Amino acid sequence: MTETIRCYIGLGSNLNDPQAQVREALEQLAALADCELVAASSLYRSDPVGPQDQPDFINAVAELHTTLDAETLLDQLQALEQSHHRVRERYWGPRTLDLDILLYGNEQIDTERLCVPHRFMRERGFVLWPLAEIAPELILPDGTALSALLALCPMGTLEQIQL
Ligand code: A4P
Ligand code: MG
Repeated sequence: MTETIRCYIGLGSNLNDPQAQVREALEQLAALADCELVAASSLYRSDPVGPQDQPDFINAVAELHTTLDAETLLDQLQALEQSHHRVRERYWGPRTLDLDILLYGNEQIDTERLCVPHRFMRERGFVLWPLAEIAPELILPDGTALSALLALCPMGTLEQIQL
């Protein structure tokens, strides 16, 4: 029997109605074959990390249970990004939809295509705070508690969007 893996996916957008982009992406994640959307955080707004001459971001984190291997999951996420007409213009630049695999079970992956846990997740408030909303007790594959990372990561400009 194929093993089901608990994954966390980071969603981000800062172009073309970012809230709608993220909400639609959550619905599309829920509809992916061999995946079950188990939880989704609220949406959060924050100033851009990196280049400042771009709009605010909307971010969220989703918990997905899947039988797909990590590379196939990445293929599916990249196809979703493409369906949102994502054009890669510059590193850390504006985007209609960015989908990152934050965690894939307890695995540590370092290949040409994939670095998991995501290489910047430990220091990014727009990842850690939404993640804590749906997985407050989470422990990273190297044994670090999410709560320990949060203690070092002020919310800054991050604000939860109230519905
Ligand atoms: N890749 C490697 N590991 C992964 C992974 N764990 N998940 C590779 C997904 N992809 C992974 O990705 C480039 C390549 O990374 C992919 O082809 C894949 O093989 P990309 O999405 O085209 O590049 P990117 O998004 O420009 O780079 P990156 O490093 O993903 O950027 P980030 O880290 O997503 O940063 N500020 C706020 N407030 N909120 C944001 O969401 N996002 C960014 C982009 C900058 N500032 C931001 C935000
Ligand atoms: Mg990305």
